[in-house]
Amino acid sequence: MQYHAVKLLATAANETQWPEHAFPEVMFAGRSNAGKSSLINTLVNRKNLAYTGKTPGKTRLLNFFEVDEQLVFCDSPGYGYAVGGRDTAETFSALIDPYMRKRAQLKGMILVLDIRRTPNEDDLLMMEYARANHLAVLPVCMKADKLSRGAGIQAAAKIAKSLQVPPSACCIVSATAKTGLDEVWNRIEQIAAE
Ligand SMILES: Nc1nc2c(ncn2[C@@H]2O[C@H](COP(=O)(O)OP(=O)(O)O)[C@@H](O)[C@H]2O)c(=O)[nH]1
Ligand SMILES: [Mg+2]
Repeated sequence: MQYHAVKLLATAANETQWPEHAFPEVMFAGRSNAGKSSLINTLVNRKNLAYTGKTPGKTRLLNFFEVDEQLVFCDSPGYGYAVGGRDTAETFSALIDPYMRKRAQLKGMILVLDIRRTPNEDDLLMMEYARANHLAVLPVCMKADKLSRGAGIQAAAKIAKSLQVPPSACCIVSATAKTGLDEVWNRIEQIAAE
């Protein structure tokens, strides 16, 4: 596993707190508990950089991490957390929507999904919204270690179908087993270079 230099650039509750920098940015979005923070931590080989929540849906902030002095990851709050329906909608309109519409250096969205779950309406809306804002989308199916290899490939193909992308568009990842990460890095580098 390669070493990555990472630092927390900013934690933003609103637009005025977005950090200034000259790097391409990639955001991580997904339902609460899908594995966003775990994916970020695993990609940069850190245990607790991005907060893996015991209280999903509690962090209503954007967290910006500078990686290897060449790109920035933005961890966004999970959406669609059952008890927080209204809260989720407010977070979207106050925090995520302006960020996706206005952030000039934002190149793409990593859509983080639990490989065992069919994408829901919120996932499909995020996908559409990213496309509407001209962002590249990389679906990443997390928790692949919970399924056999064959079942994982099948589950990812079903997810791809529901997202209306070819099966090859989806990455299959386990943060626990640290598998699938090289492919995610390759795609992130492509997105950042676009
Ligand atoms: N087995 C397994 N568990 C995972 C994986 N990724 C995340 N998790 C677990 O799923 C839960 C939610 O992960 P987290 O990264 O906090 O999700 P977030 O809410 O999307 O940021 C945590 O208990 C993680 O340890 C994975 O690839 N495999
Ligand atoms: Mg998280």
